[in-house]
Amino acid sequence: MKQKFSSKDFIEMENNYGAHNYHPLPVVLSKGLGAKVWDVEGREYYDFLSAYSAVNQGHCHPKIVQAMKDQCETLTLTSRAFYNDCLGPYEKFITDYFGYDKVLPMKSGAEADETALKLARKWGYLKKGIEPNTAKIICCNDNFHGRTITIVSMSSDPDAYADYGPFTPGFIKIPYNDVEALKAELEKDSEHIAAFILEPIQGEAGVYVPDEGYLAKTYELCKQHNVLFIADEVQTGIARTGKMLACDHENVRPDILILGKALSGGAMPISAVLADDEIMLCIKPGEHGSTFGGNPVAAKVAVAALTVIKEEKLAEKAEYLGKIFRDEISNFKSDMIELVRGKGLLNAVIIKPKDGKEAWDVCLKMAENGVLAKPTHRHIIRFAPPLVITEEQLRDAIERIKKSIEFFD
Ligand code: IF1
Repeated sequence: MKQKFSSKDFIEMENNYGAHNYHPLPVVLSKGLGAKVWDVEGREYYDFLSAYSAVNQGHCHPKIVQAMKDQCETLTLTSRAFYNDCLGPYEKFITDYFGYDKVLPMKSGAEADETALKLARKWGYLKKGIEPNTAKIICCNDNFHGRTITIVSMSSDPDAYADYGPFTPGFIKIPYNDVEALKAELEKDSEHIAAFILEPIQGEAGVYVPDEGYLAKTYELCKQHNVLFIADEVQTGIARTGKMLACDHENVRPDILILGKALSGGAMPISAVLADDEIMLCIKPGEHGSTFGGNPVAAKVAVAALTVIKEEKLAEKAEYLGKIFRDEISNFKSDMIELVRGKGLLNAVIIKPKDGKEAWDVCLKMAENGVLAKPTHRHIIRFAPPLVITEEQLRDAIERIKKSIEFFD
């Protein structure tokens, strides 16, 4: 008889044998389908984190799973030492889908961000004529672009960079959502600046939505100064904010587009960097790569994942359901709710601590009431369900969220 472990047993095992680089909510999941997940004891939850917007298409989407199964039984990995019959069709599909000349396939979001930074520097030297090894890249305070040492060299969050020095040089930090700050840096020394990298909405910072026009104005400034505009849409992209890309809300076409997470619908790590030839062809054979980048399974899974987004009109759904979420929560009177903000189904609620209770306690109560979400930066709860959630499910989850917050009122 197969021994049945309890949630407690699994938590203990992770604690005893796993690195302590996370502090998860005490919930042990064992099944997921659509907008729902189930724990080891069979309790059902609405997933309002979606693995940080990787599961936009819903857990275990049948079309994505089938694509993965079929390719896994055929050819999983060739490396890029040889061609294969999946990568070219995927590259054509995704470049048509987003309207770029070329794609460079990687695996994690951080890898794609690193690739974008390398591309920008290459372009800076080979095309802009920046003096060798002097290229600068402007980034934003409170950013999150991944966890490599070069990426945390851009971070303003001690939790992300403390004791990981020495850091990669060549980054200029400016305040987010501050057009004048970018203008000042560009006017100071644009000849050494290769690019400006930003999240169209800052996810980890707590779903910080910039002012209307911020993307368009900063893009325009970059154009004026021959500086590349790099959009990290790892979290905001692929329908999450109610448009295919968050940049689409302002009709901005990034020079370098970074995608990840929902590019696979949560089935496996898939990321991508898209750009036109003038930029992408700065990297020559042998100058960048990765063993699993663009592997046959990833190629098939990404085509399925992107197809589902359009077939099920998930961007339109996110737009419509997101409005319901923000209206319902902002009209709900509670001492603990400071504000709700977001776009599409990427939203966050700022929690005012009350009688020693804060966002973490609200999340524990929500878990008891069948909704999973997790705080970021202590007082902010991000709410990002799979985009396949139905209106009925969303309204049911909203009632459970209200009930959980009312418990503390
Ligand atoms: C963690 C949150 C953090 C990202 C953006 C690149 C990456 C991410 C805009 C890197 C990854 C994940 C990482 C995960 C928690 C989550 C996250 F913002 F989504 F909440 F950390 F800030 N660009 N975000 O959001 O992609 O290498 O992870 O595939 O590291 O704790 P990755």
